Amino acid sequence: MVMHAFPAFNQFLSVLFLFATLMSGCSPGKDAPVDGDYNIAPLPVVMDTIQSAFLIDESTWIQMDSFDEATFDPLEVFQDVFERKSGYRIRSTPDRKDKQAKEHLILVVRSPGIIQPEAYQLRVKPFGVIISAAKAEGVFYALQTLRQLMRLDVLPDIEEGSTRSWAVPAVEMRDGPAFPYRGLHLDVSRHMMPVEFVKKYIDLLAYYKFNRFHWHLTDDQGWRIEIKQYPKLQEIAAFRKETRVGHYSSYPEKYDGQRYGGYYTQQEIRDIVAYAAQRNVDVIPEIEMPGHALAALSAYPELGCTGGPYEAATTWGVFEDVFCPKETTFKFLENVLDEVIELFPSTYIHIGGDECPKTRWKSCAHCQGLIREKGLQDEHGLQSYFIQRIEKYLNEKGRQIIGWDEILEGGLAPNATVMSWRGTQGGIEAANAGHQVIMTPTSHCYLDYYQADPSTEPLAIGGLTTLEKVYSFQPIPEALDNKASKFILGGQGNLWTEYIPTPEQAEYMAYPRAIALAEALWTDPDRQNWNEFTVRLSHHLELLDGMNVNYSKSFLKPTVDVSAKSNGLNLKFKTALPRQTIFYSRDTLSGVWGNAMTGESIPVEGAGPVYYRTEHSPTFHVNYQPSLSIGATITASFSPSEQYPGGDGLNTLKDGLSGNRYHNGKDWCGWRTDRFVITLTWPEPLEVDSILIGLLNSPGAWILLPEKIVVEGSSGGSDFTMLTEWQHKELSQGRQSVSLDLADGPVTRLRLTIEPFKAIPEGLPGAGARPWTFLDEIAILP
Ligand code: TNX
Repeated sequence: MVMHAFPAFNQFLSVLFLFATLMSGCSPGKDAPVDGDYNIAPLPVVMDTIQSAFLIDESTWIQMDSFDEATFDPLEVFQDVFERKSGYRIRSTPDRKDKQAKEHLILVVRSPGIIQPEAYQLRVKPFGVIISAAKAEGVFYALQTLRQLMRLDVLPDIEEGSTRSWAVPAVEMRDGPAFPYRGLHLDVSRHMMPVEFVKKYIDLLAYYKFNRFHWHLTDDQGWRIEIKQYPKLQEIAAFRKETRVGHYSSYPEKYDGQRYGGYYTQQEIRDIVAYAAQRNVDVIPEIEMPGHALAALSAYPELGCTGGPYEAATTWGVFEDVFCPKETTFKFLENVLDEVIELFPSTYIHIGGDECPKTRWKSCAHCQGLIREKGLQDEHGLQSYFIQRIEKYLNEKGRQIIGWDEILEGGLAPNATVMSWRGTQGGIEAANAGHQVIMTPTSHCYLDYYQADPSTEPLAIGGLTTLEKVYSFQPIPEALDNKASKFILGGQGNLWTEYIPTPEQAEYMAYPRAIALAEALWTDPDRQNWNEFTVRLSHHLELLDGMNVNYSKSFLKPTVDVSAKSNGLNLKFKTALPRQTIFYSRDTLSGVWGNAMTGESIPVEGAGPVYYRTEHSPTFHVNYQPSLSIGATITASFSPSEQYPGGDGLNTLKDGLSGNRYHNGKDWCGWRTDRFVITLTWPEPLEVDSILIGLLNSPGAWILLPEKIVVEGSSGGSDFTMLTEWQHKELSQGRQSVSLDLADGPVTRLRLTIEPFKAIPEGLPGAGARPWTFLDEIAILP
């Protein structure tokens, strides 16, 4: 598989583990050990380590008080894993007076004094283990912590006939979550995941103390939940004709020609929900409405505004055909939800609500009539009416809705919980209005985004959400006062699967970022510490290996911050782990490499690439093209768009650095305007020989090369003379460098007039719309 493309990393990891083990407290020494030494993630609230250990072997008993109202047995998961790893099951008794259980005891005490239901105390002493909690949930988490403390999962399952005993390091801790809602999401519409994988996903989630599994079951590309009253959802909506190959902005579009699909039977769903419940995980189903409904419409075209025919989507994005707010549609959705409620005991039902284009509703007589009849403002009002009607239906059945932040448009349903994904603004607005909020901003919580430099990673949707970025996630935005903050229930990581076709790839994208998120949601912000986390993390990678998780090692790739000077570059290398040396070189053939430490400022002079790597990482490079532009000031008749402003505004165009293929990278500036003019001005007149203009050609993303570029020069005053001109021609896709000769002669100013096409030509994606123009560099050569 592509995911483990760097075998040297494995070697590196073993070195790392050795290092981390030596550094930390498997056997705490005289120096006061720090909390991190016990490598628990998420980090517990209070932890005191003691130098001794408790032995768990075949003579060990568990005595657990009864937790009467408990909906699950908190021992079971621990017992099962323990048995697989040890070759025997720990005996248990509810009876405090049980004679056999006197020695060698794991005591589970019911302590109503512990306020939070998920909180616990865990004490490991030489003579036994004492767990105290008010609820079964707390006991469950104490046992997950114990499991990590024992490093139960590092070793493979035991062979038949043998047994293992375990030395558990002594410790005293008090622990409980910072937020009550700690979620992970999985999209199974774009790519369906096997039941066994869904269970493994839930296993890991619970291991890291997440308590919500948001299951995205329906979308344009496939309906994945069996609904008995609507058999065509299984026969038709669960399948798509074929699937887009490559990135959806690539052009021309390619498809694999293979029918794809499937669904979970109600039996499988019940099984998964019960499996999750054993792990204190609530499964929240999502049934998307009114948008992202194309698969459902393909089976029941009468639920759309135009009547169809429709087909489940074969590519990604947002589609105009959505549920039409007719009585038949509401009846359909209510019937569907009736079955959903039967399957999922969760109080919350997610009804989607995101990305619903209003195109069809605008030209639909029924919709327009309904807007008038109900006295609604517009189509946003109609969306709000839609959601409120569904909310009322579900509230009457004792359930609460969650919707993506678009449900704010046109007015929020009275009891809705908002899931804020387009940044935190929607969440802030909802919290201020007294609604509950779950924070899941793309910036920190989108696990489908790249986790390292895209040119070194398997294909993903875009963006960049590094492990460190995820770790820095704070669900409560600063903009909220204390009162409004109370409405933030917590946060969630989202795993959309457009570019995640397999369980292996899902694990690669989710881990280890999910561990960072777990800590952001569980551990008090005062105790979060990135450097210390990375040391603990190295132990968790071992645990993940033991659990056969195909996690990513991308966070170990070194990164570099570059700033350009007139004669070269200033580089600052960075590694995720502290105290790692970075090697850099101008010429790898020469074998000469310099050393640098994280954060050290390294000047390099002259043109050409700079290569860099750590001891066991692959080699990366930055490319530098020094030019006269660096000494110029730059202005433009229109600023680049807010969406694509460049890492350093217009200066991005004269920093000597070119962008890679991803237009949302910081090396690109993007415009979506009519003709615009860029002017470079120097303090002194200078001789110019040629100009190199870096442009992006990506028709699939509506980014075209301009129709015309005119370059003019001035040697002072306001007069410009024409120097050269470039006319549009067909070039291949990706970054293109246009090189033009400039007539010699000193100039103090150069002016580029860039003329984009007024509209995207017929035959290209987005035909008729205004195209984008992307520039990454304007290099003037002497
Ligand atoms: C936006 S997040 C979507 C999903 C996509 C995702 C890709 C949200 C509510 N809608 O339909 O899969 O972006 O990152």
